[in-house]
Amino acid sequence: MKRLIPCLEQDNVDIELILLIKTILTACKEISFRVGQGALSNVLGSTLDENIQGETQKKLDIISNQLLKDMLLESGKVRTIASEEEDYVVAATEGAPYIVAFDPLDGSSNIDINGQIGTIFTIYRAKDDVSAESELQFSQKGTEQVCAGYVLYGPSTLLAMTTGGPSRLYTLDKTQGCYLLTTEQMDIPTETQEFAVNMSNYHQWSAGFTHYINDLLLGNEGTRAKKYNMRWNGAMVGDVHRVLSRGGIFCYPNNTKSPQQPAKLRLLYEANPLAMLVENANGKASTEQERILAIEPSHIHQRVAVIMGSTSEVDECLEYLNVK
Ligand code: P6P
Repeated sequence: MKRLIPCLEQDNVDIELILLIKTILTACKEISFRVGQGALSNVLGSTLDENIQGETQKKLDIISNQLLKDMLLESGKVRTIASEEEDYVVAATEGAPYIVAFDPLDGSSNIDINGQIGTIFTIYRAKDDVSAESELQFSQKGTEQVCAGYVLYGPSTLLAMTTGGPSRLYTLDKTQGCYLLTTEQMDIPTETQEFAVNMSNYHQWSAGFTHYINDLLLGNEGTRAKKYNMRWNGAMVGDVHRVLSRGGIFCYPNNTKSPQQPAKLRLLYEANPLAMLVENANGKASTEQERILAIEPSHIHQRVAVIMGSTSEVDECLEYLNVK
């Protein structure tokens, strides 16, 4: 099986970017080990702190965030860092070529129940017209990402990543400590019979989205041609990995009863990187209004509605929301 670096060289990825990707994946190998240790190394449970999102921080959130931050600061390849666990951007190396944003441990509520969790990361070219301390380094559309990926800590530790070409899947060989190519090109089936949504939010959705879900629940007893099944992982990285692996649609629509903050998922380090992976696997990724990757960001912790997965199913959903 092919190792990661030759794949990146074959894709003509710049050597500086290859070295940065290696840094991120080295940190993820350590995170994979810590996650695997679980209770054996006293890393489960919560801290007494909350992050800027108002979420209780798990011990492993802090450990993973610090690991990634330390290694990126040391790499010399990163000008500015953004993290779900950091209120503000962190200036790293002045004049360095890249900026990195990450969710160090997406789905961390799954940690204590041994559920799927993962690290989501995204890389952009640094901007020379703003300082390394400025959040404006990340005022770049998702289409500007030079690399997007996640490392999923499950029965296997898997890396899904794209550098602009196909979304490829690698498996961490824990005996050799290297990522081996296991899927040359991820390809999301156009059609699906599987949807992912948190049904407990049913009474918070728009009329259009509620109508869409009602028709999925009726399946071929209603207007749809087939019966649908439902999955909800509680970790976007796990749900989107299932969609990338066998098709499906993942939805986190707006909460109409929370006009101040209708969306939950974060654009910079959740929606954008996963949207790039989905699109480069022939899928589609939208909010309730527009293509996710085309959004002009306003701030680093900005939230957006997310509808992504099998192209035909996403189009069907957007019809119900009257979005062409
Ligand atoms: P809920 C995890 O906290 C997360 O940000 C995503 O990974 C996940 O899809 C979503 O929130 C789960 O949200 O409302 O089902 O707990």
